[in-house]
Amino acid sequence: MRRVSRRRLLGLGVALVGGAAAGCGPLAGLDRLPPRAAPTAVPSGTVGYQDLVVGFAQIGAESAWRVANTVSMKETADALGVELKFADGQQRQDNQIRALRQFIAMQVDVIGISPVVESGWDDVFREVKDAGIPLVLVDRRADVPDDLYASYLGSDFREEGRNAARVMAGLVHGRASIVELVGTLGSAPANDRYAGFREILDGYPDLRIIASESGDFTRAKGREVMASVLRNFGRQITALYAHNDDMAMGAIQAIQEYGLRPGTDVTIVSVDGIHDAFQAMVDGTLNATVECNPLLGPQFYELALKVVNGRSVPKWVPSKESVFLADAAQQILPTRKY
Ligand code: GYE
Repeated sequence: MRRVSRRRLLGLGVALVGGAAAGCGPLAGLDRLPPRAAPTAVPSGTVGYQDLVVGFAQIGAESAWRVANTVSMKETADALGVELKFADGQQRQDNQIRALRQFIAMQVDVIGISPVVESGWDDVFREVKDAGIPLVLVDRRADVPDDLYASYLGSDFREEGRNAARVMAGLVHGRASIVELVGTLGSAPANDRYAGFREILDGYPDLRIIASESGDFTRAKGREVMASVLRNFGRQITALYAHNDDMAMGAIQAIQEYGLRPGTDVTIVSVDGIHDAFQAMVDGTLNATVECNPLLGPQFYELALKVVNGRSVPKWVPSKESVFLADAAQQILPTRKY
């Protein structure tokens, strides 16, 4: 049953092509996290963190959430002594597919991937499986048969959408004309935050979505799309639901430029819980953020090690999350890690 690490097979220190080594320099403005994780005791005869070679196909750097996620993955690898091959997909599925094929060629022990969109993964995931490499989905799910991945580590995006609607309903007392800024089209969080929000809205006849458009999870697109929606609907708009904080930050600027007061004339709820969102709540321009935790490094490597050692793991490992309202923002801001 024992599976020997590929790094051991290849001999330690063997040069595996490409891929940045773990632990790129600190990124300005982000609290350093996670703390040095103590390597868990490894029973003899099994693979330990120091033996593990991991390929991680990241989406890109589209948001503060993503940047914090990358830092967590790299710093945790460093702390544990895991050898990380990191690939930045620059938000493109074809880049991520290419990265997976490179990881197969490198014979890594385990692959992690955050799939930019849900569909179109069957073929390459099957190649990974045929190569005998276990695959863990990190942050985003893919729409593939269960046998093509070992586990999914990430959030309940549908529940985040429901929570956003619940908090919105309370803030606007059940009546609003809402603009929705959707995330990357076809991505798991955009699909689920869209659906979850509507589930709750069904119970509120006076909460109406008057416009729904993608801002691709970026600040620049959030601003651009909000400006164009404002040109069409102007003061009719009384609320904004953004699938992430970065788009909300961009939209806040567009609302101010239009001459309305974000947080007052337009009630705003978004998702992630980034530092800037807490600052915006302190400033009164954002009303609530639904937390989505990007600090997945420690849980990921723990899962990866178990999988490589042939131990059973749950098909879904959910991350813990809350909802934050503006009145608590001042107190909570200093404790935020991303
Ligand atoms: O909400 C957004 C990022 O997949 C949960 O991706 C993640 C989302 C996050 O770009 O900010």
